[in-house]
Amino acid sequence: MNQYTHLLVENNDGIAMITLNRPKALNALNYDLLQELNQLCEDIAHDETVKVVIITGSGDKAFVAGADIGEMRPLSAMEGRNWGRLGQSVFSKIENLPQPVIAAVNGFALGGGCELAMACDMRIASEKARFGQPEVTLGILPGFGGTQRLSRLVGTGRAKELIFTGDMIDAQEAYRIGLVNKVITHEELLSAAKSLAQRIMSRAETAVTLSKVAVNKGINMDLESGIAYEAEVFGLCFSTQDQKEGMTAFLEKRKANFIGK
Ligand code: DAK
Repeated sequence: MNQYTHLLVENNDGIAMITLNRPKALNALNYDLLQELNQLCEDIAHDETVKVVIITGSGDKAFVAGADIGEMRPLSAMEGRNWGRLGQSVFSKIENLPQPVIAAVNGFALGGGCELAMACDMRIASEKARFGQPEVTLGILPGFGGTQRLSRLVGTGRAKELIFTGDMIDAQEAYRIGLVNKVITHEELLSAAKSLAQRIMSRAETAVTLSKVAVNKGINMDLESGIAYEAEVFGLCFSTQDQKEGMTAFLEKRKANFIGK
């Protein structure tokens, strides 16, 4: 897992910690970093030793300050399209990883950085974090799913205000509008993310994985279709040993001993 130039990757006891590592450019997303992230997502998707993924940024200042503006500026239309397609493919791979993904937002999460955080399943923010979609200040609009995921998370009114103004908001405001799940002191951010990961890992693995699929698929369906889909994946849980163990443990008034099968 350590063949990367712009990523630091560790797998400790089932938690894959991915640190985007271009601190001098505030971890801005360049083509090489996106390609590495693309490859890493493919590896993680097939790695059964990884149970939860945490994504954070290196240094004290930024999660990701957006796509790399210096690299983007001279692109031709076709190059821009390919560049954007790579980014969109990476973000969709993150969103659809079988494992839950937590963004530990340790500073600026702007443009593509905010969009990356939104492609994760949950967002925990340091009190120093700042969020925004400043693309309109550069003559573009959010292109890594921001116009879609932000409005789904916080509603169209708030999403439009953030996107039309390009203004930044602090972590507390991001929490207030539902963009982040919780705000933690800067020092405790990673331990809080790990502790959330461990709580998830203590649950029945297939049930967690299928829950993610049901939420992700359902958000793009009408309610009736989503509920019908839920019934299908709900039924699948009954093919697992963990379902029998979870219910037996409840009836025997003991803690369940899940095996992930
Ligand atoms: N790209 C490249 N370098 C960046 C950068 C970025 N996004 N953000 C910061 N840096 C670099 C700075 O240039 C500076 O480099 P040096 O001058 O030291 O060499 C270094 O990081 C430190 O930044 P500052 O000196 O500016 O630090 P400050 O504390 O003063 O300010 C800041 C921090 C985050 C407020 C500021 O750096 C800033 O405003 N950064 C830009 C934020 C931004 O506009 N981000 C959005 C980028 S647009 C697409 C899909 C998606 C996208 C594009 C296309 N397609 C489908 C085609 C995505 C677009 C975006 O994300």
